Amino acid sequence: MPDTYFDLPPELSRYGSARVAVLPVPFERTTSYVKGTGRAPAAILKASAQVELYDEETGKETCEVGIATLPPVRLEKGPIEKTLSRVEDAVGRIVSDGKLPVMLGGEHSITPPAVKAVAKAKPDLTVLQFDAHADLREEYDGTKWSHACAMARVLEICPAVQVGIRNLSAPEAGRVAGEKLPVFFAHNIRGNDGWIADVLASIKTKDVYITFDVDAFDSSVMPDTGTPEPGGLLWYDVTRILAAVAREKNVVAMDFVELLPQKGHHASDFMVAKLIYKAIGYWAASRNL
Ligand SMILES: [Mn+2]
Repeated sequence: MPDTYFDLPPELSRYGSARVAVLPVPFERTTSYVKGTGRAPAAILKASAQVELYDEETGKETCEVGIATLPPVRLEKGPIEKTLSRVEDAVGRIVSDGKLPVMLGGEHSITPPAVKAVAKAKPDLTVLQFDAHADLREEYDGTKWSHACAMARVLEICPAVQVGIRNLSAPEAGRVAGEKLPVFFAHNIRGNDGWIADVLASIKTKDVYITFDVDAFDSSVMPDTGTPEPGGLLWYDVTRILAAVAREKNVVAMDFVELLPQKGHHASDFMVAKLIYKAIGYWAASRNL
């Protein structure tokens, strides 16, 4: 197992000089279907050692910006809020150190505290969510901190734009319609050449927090997630929009959640590791780093 994400040498992974800090959060508490996403940060770490450091799109070795690997957030027993406040503290520290936080879940419930920490420093913020699920339930399985409520909690902090959605309940759909929430359903993306421009136009702030639930991907290319859904995004849909957002907006934080590593399915672990490296590469290129 490598010591650092992307198996970087000390000079490229030292926290002090790194522009990017990867924060593993192996948290899993409210998973509703198949469990195992708590193993994702370690699986991504292992797979990340196989990611080529040169990016043929940006023409650079992305790792030159410095990518530090932080120790995993300590998970607390007892009320879920205790762990979530640790997430908030850890992300807040990265932001106040002037680095790009890249948080790796774990389940989606870790996003609201991270958004809260980022919004304290960057109050004019929009969350851009990639997901099969709207995650707009007020409460699920008796807790408002469930992964299924993540975006309901985010909307208490700042606006959000939701992309790739194809699974939501009637009350969630009612909220989307009633509040005219900017939701880009997957069935309206396929075959619509202008969808990336439409998403960008719906983001009304300069600063953007990207939360990427890997079930945004079609279940044929990403079967290894707790609640997979057919009809989702493909690799180049995702890389193109991530590149466009990095170019047009100010990406201030990212998270990648809900990978469910499965023995023998290393392609999915590698796909997420590469996606993270790509996203950091677009961010770095937009800043001429
Ligand atoms: Mn989801």
